Amino acid sequence: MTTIFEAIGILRKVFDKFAGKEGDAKTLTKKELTELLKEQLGGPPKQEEIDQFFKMLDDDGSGVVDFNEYVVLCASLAMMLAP
Ligand SMILES: [Ca+2]
Repeated sequence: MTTIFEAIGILRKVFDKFAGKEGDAKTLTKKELTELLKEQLGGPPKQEEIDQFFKMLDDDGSGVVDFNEYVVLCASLAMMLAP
């Protein structure tokens, strides 16, 4: 498998791990997203930041973050971390 497909597989794995914690296993609740950010970004983000993040990601206003919306988060991180 090429590196980029491997990377996408890993992103999927992280999403599934947290999305499966409560409710629908195909979406992230705010609580699941909070846990994901805490574990993956290191250090607890502020509630304000989480609220902002969640609002920004939940594009269709469904109250949960689906895989497509999560990919937007990963893409934003990639751009933020780009040299
Ligand atoms: Ca869920």
